[in-house]
Amino acid sequence: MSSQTPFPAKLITLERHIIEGERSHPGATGEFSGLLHGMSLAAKLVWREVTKAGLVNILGRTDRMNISGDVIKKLDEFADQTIYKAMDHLGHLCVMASEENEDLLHIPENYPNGKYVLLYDPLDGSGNIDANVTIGTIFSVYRRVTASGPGTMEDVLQQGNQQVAAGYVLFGSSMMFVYSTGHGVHGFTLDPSVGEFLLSHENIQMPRKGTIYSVNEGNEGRWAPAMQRYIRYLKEEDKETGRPYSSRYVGSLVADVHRTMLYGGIYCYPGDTKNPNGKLRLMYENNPLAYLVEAAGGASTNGEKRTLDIQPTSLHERAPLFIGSAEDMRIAQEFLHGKRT
Ligand code: AHM
Ligand code: MG
Repeated sequence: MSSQTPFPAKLITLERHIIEGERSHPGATGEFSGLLHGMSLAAKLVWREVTKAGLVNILGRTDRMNISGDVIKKLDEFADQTIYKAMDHLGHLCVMASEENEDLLHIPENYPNGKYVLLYDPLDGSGNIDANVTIGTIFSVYRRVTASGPGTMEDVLQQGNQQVAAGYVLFGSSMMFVYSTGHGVHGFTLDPSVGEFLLSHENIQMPRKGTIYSVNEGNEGRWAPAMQRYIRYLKEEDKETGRPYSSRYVGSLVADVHRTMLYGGIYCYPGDTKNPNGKLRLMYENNPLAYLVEAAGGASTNGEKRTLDIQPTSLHERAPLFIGSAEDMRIAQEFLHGKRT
């Protein structure tokens, strides 16, 4: 018999990767497999709708109703509810919270409460949908801190360093699922012909330093002088340090951070005179991305302290975000702390 396996050596599905990851941890209960599988199913359902986004009018739908009389949901509402419904009955979660909902999302009474907490941004960058620009879903998993029953605010308001898994899904020219359970960051690309995510980016390691910066420079006039000086520094000519850096800004955080992970460099959403804490949400955006970037060898702060060490005090609080390659983050901190001018 041939020693060849029926599959190409590289064909590793997301499911297989998760199961093998769990097997390497004695005592694992398989709950993570269920949880991440639920997220990947939700992602595929959202992708199906995202790919139809431009066809809404052609298919005879109006703004409010589809042809069967159902109210058409905005894509971000659809994504929000699809993720909730894909996860509410699995028995792994005790509570969820999403960027789209003011309050906690409780598990329906007829389903069991589990030991994990799920936080998510259902459709990050949704302002980009109509221009066919990459958008995505970001998620974050914590272990509950209360003993049993329905999850509470205490279970949700944990520091990012307590995350046990995080990930994002990119709806771009292809669809990707990127996740970490603390042991490396792994990326999977959907093969639409079989409907499976296949391992395409194993153990992503960020370059120690890049030559790209990513920031909404339209806000420059509102930044603190230290922030203005840092960006000016990146634009100065200096061959040795690879300056001037290139500027890239998609305006979908998930896409900007994904590029930063692969190519290196820095992404900033600082506070400014109008929005002292910037725009991004600590629990749904900054923390999961900081967890992933750190697992890939990068770093993240709010300008003062490590993102993952910020104690959240409310569900939707915002925090400035600086995230990227270790060396770029070191230099940014020097400017922000006034050690360089
Ligand atoms: P959202 O689309 O989930 O509300 O997230 C906010 C988005 C981020 O994806 C993106 O990085 C940022 O807003 C862009 O903001 P701005 O237009 O101020 O640059
Ligand atoms: Mg967002």
